[in-house]
Amino acid sequence: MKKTNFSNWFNDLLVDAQIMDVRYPIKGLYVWFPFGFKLRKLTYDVLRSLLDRDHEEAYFPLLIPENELLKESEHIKGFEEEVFWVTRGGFGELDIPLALRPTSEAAIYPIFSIWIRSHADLPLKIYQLVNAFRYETKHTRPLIRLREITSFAEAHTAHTSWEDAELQTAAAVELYKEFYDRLGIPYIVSRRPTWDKFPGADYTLAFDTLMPDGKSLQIGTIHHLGTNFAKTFDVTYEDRDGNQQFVNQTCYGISERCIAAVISVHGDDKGLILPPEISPVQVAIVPIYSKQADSEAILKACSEIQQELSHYRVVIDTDDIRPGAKFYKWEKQGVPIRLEIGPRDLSSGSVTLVRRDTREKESVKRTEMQGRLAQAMSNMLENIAERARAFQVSHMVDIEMPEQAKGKKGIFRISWCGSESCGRKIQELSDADVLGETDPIEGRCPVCSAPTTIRALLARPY
Ligand code: A5A
Ligand code: ZN
Repeated sequence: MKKTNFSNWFNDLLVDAQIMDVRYPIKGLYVWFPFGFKLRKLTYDVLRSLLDRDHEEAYFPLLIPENELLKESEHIKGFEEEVFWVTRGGFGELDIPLALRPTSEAAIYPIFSIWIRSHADLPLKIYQLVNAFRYETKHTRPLIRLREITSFAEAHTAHTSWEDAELQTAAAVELYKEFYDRLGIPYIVSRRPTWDKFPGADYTLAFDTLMPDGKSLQIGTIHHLGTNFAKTFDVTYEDRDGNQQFVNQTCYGISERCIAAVISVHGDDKGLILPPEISPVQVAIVPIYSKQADSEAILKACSEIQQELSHYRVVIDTDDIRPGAKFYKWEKQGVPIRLEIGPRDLSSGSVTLVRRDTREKESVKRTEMQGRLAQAMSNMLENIAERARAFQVSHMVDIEMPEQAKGKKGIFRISWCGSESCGRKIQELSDADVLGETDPIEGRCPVCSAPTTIRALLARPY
């Protein structure tokens, strides 16, 4: 059950709902089932459409030469333990070892250095949707902690000034908010503590969501890179006065953790509950007949309804199994609306409409079906988003002493002077991590008693 054993619930559901096959023989690598892959496509279509407003999609190679990856010293210090290396081609050793991208700064910025000549080339905003490899040593989990991240949407931007790059990080926050709002996933945005920012960044902003077991999941990050990478990779432009200047950069990324969040946050003990926009099947029509004599008329009605609903993704389930088994299957896969049509529905000119989120069942006249269905669809996202938000809010607790978070589930807010030593002490006493700085408030640091307006967000992250 989701409440009592979230981890088992999640693993079972991935297989039962045909999202991921976990039997691939390499640790941290998994297979997308066709159904899961459709869900992935529809989810990333949303993200793509948001990015496409003012970014251009590009593609950079998977392999990064060792000398490029090692150039940015902080960056490589942060990643070196996580890099997979290709060292051989056929029978021969390669002259230069090649890294599988753990992220693509070192692949992209040497080319930015060629592309960017003058201020007229800026801002430059690109993204790519690719796989990335990280030799994770923490416990790997499908969709959550992967060694092959299959769905890494990474954006990289370059600007004339630090302030413009800062504005871009704010724009990226808005973009990610819009994305997660469309999925009905609640989030908290915070500024990562200095000891936990992206290696090589000036600062990192992160989106976290609360998982059903009370742990937090980081579902997106936005980094202000300042001129750190520009200096390393010599990314310069000629300003209006003819002087060479370093660009200021940002990058931000989301992985298939967004899908882990949708599954975990919305799902229940019956299975997935999917926002209609990203559900591979939006309406499942189930014909119900016991006598063969009824079947022809009922199947005909099903086809007519499918025609009427052709602007949705509709299937008619004509498999030769009991209706109960069909209901079970479509509930498992989170299909927003089920329409049942039996002899009684047929003779009264109606259908039985069942909503996945509320599991409410109602008889609807065929003439009113379009309207009722559209209404249910549009209400569903709001309903599951609100439910998720209420759960998160009910697990957000303001505390004064770090010990109050110990052994408790949820996300905590606590005043903090902002220093690394007090931050680490708070982590130790609460047995939780400082996710970042959240909305300011007047208070005192529980460790050093200094007055402060800074507040830390504490949780146990995945
Ligand atoms: N170049 C920047 C965008 C970058 O790589 N940032 S990041 O390291 O923070 O990764 C971006 C997002 O990918 C993270 O916020 C997290 O949601 C996700 N992510 C990171 N490592 C992951 C892993 N091993 N498996 C799944 N998702 C991961
Ligand atoms: Zn302090």
